[in-house]
Amino acid sequence: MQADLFADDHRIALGPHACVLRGLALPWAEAILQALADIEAGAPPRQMITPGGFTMSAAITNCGALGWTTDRQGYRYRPDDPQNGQAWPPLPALFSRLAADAAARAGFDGFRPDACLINHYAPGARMSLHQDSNEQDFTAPIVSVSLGLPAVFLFGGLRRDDRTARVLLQHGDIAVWGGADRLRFHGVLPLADGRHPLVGRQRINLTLRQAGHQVK
Ligand code: MD6
Ligand code: FE
Repeated sequence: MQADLFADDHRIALGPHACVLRGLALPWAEAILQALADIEAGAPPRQMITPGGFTMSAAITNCGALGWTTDRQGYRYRPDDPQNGQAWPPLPALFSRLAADAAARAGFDGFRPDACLINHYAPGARMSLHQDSNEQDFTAPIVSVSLGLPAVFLFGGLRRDDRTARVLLQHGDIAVWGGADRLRFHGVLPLADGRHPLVGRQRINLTLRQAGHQVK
């Protein structure tokens, strides 16, 4: 969040407009986990159903003005938690600051997220190849923060059957992608079992998005 010890050799390029910033979230990990405990007291993570009728293996919840949901009717962002009709918990300032900082380091100035999707992966949970395409405006990047157990991230191309690169996302890593890479297919291999000293037997991934129309 300032000119600091974070060196350029911690940046791994995944594409012309996509990279992993290794360990950028590490100094904030405990504060993020504390904020998550408050968020999840009001909006507990749950396994949602895809339009095709499958139960997602990751348990998800949201914070921010909009939250990503799926059910038999489809994928969409909504301002309320379908489980209780309440607004999603607010986006902590720490999350938006960290996301804006990561986006700027990746070349995207002025990122102002209005949605944060929170994924919890237990051992064996996975995310099949998908595109993030439910947002209104693809000019904004997506910022993804990984905490807890490491996971193999698959990063493909613009077509589902394009070959995929593999990159290990570890505790404290932040991935950013946008621009020409914004609609690339991606997914997560089944999580290997283990125990992270801070996060326990799971991986948590936060993806911060600008899901609605930007108000300037
Ligand atoms: C995950 N992430 O890392 C799942 N999507 O658990 C995503 O699906 C994702 O990390 C868009 C941008 C960044 C991501
Ligand atoms: Fe995604």
